[in-house]
Amino acid sequence: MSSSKLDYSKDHKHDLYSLVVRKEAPFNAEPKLTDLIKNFITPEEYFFCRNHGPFPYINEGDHSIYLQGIGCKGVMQFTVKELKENYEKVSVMMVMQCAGNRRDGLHKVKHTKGVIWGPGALGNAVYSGCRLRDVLATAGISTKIENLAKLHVSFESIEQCEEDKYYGSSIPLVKALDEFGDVLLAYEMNHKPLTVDHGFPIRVVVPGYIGARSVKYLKSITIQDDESNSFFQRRDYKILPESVADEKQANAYWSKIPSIGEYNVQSYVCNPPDGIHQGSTFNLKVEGYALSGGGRSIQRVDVSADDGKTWTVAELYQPAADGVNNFGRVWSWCLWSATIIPKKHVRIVSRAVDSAGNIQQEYPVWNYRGVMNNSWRTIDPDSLNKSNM
Ligand SMILES: Nc1nc2c(c(=O)[nH]1)N[C@H]1C(S)=C(S)[C@@H](COP(=O)(O)O)O[C@H]1N2
Ligand SMILES: [Mo]
Repeated sequence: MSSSKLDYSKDHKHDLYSLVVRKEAPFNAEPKLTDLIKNFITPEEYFFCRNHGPFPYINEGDHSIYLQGIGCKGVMQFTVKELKENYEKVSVMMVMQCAGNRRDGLHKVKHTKGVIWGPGALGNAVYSGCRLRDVLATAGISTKIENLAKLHVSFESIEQCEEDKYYGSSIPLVKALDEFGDVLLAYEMNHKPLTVDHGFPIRVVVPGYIGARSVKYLKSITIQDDESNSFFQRRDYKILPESVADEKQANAYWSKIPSIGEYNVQSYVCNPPDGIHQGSTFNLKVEGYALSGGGRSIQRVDVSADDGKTWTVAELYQPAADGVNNFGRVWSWCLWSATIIPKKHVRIVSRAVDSAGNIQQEYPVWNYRGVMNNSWRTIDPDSLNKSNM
């Protein structure tokens, strides 16, 4: 039950659903680990869903988006139909990952604020739509704009949220205009029209950035000289210092800390799902996912069954990283596997290294909002004890 004043009674039901619901209202759900890595392209049935307010039910035929702000002559209006018909349709394969993925690992260290996600708040999808930069070009906005590096593109959604009157976020204009940035106004996911869960009829997708920047149910785009004023840009999705442990302390910090753009290097052991070798086989096939932000590919994934004393190099499946032309533009994830011969009843961990040499850390570094947790896999100590019995 939600204590908010927003009305969730019209939210569609998710009864025949493969996902684990983390919160009913607003609706938040993630797949089981074994489902998550079944497919390289995550089908919708196993794709996490993250909402901050009641689902909006938009009639596509009535829906327009607005473009305004610095460099624009007045307010331009585009119907979804116009965006589909007048602009080239392109596709991008990318990971959508919530900055709160694996918050549970930090929450075990100390209380965090947010939906307690496990390690399934991500998925790898093919999004199709028009390029944001093509739409901006219609308004005459190009890299020649004055003060390019200081400008931001702010997005607003249509739905009211718990924390703000709409969902909003922004990205640097440089990212939006980057020929190789691949930011889209998407109307399809995995070659089907977006569903209400994922932003119907139109959403932003920002490859390489945390999911929070990929605004669903898009209503307006504004070019401005500061970040979005939205709660979700200014008072959320920031890595606060470890000393900040409550709302009051956080209030003194929000304006001093930059908002998160690109996510960090990440990997997780998904099979065995509990991260423990229960000892039923001699050879153990370990499987999981790995990814990094900003278009950085995964260079290596190491697997250990002795808390990092020795490591086995995993085999990577990462087709997007094949070929030099994609260097710096690997937006999709990597699935990996390794066969090891561990002792019984031990924890299995992985650590990924990305193309910039970033590597995962052994221990979780706690922060109040529980974002960007990329420690080695932790396990439930009780299940280790149980399995020893
Ligand atoms: N309009 C709107 N857009 C939104 C959100 C939201 O609550 N409302 N959540 C954001 C967050 S925090 C994430 S992680 C992604 C999740 O996208 P998905 O639900 O399609 O997986 O959407 C982003 N865009
Ligand atoms: Mo998120």
